[in-house]
Amino acid sequence: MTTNKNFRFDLFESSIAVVLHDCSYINLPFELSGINKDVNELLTSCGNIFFQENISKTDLLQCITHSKIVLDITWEKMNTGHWKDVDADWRYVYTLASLFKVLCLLAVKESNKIDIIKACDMGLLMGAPLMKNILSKIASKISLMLVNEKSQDVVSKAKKVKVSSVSEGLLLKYEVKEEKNLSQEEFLENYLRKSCPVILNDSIKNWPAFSSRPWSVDYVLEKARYRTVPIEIGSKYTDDNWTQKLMTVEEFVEKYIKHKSQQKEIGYLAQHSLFDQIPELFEDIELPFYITNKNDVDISVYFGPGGTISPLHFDPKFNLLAQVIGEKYIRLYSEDQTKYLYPRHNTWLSNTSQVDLDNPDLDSFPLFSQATYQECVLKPGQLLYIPPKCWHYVRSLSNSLSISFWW
Ligand SMILES: O=C(O)CCC(=O)C(=O)O
Repeated sequence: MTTNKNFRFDLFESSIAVVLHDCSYINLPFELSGINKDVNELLTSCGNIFFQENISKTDLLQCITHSKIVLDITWEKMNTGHWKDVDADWRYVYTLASLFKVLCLLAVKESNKIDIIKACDMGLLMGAPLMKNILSKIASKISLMLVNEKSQDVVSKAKKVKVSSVSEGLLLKYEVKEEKNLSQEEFLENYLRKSCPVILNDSIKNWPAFSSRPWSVDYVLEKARYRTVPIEIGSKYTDDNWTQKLMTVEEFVEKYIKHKSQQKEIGYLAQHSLFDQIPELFEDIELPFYITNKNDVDISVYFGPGGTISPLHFDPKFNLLAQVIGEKYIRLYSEDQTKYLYPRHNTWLSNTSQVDLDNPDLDSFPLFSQATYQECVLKPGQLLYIPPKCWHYVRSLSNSLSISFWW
């Protein structure tokens, strides 16, 4: 049954009501097949609220309570077993319940804006896309309001982060080839088809991120300060004490970039689809022209302090890695060197070498000394082509932000 009543846009501030247009298509009651009756009923009761003639603050608070119950139940479901086995319906439920929580918080005028953004981000990170990415649109809008409210004084007094060139003096033995103004045909012919890595200069320097809106740690902080993101904690993902935490970009930058020396562990925002979560950041970026299938590209962001390490591993797709802020040391071993690189036996990490490049144990991995490699320091404005199955080890030499384009 589709509700024929009108969605109560009047409950919201006008600038927010504009964003909520897609919520008028909520179909009630919910009868999601893989989900218990109780949860369907709770969700339906939350949805009904926004089509009622008279809504009191008590109704809204009750709706927040119901959505929180659904979120708790769903959280349990999603954290039992492996993430990829979680029924897509549960992810959909998580996002819907997040949306109702967000709508109620927006309608209760005195709600804290940071709580609203956090509820949006939890729905975005844990759930499924809904109503043309409505949670992302709400989070962007509220985030912008907050940034505008925050006095310029506070922003300008904050400690600014400088990124200086740190690679001078680093001697590279077997350098990756560099090209300038390479045509797409030359790239395909000489590099992609031959599985040959190459650094492409001058192909992304026209991005707004390098020109009209130059990216820096402070720029990212300013744009995404209140957004919640997943941070990897630990020196590398192969370490036993490695873990992940959700925190705001502000907490991450303050703790793990600006005051990194006070932390025992390194924090890294790694391999995160940040542009799906915060699409407005992508306005400063473009898809590199060398990508051969622009309709199917996975874009991930890597943002962190100097000293982050992605251990030696390979990926199945073509990769263009764009360096936006700071510098990274990268070492590459072609697929034919696999026999010297001791892939892990564990299926989860079978694309990752057992050899620790920072401290290779040649007694346990004697063949490693025979492996040949290429290396480079990737600098802002450079794009590195990494072929599929090409092993790569990446260490940031300074605060750094890179973007990988996989296709
Ligand atoms: O930049 C990094 O730390 C890792 C990048 C990477 O592994 C990739 O682009 O596939």
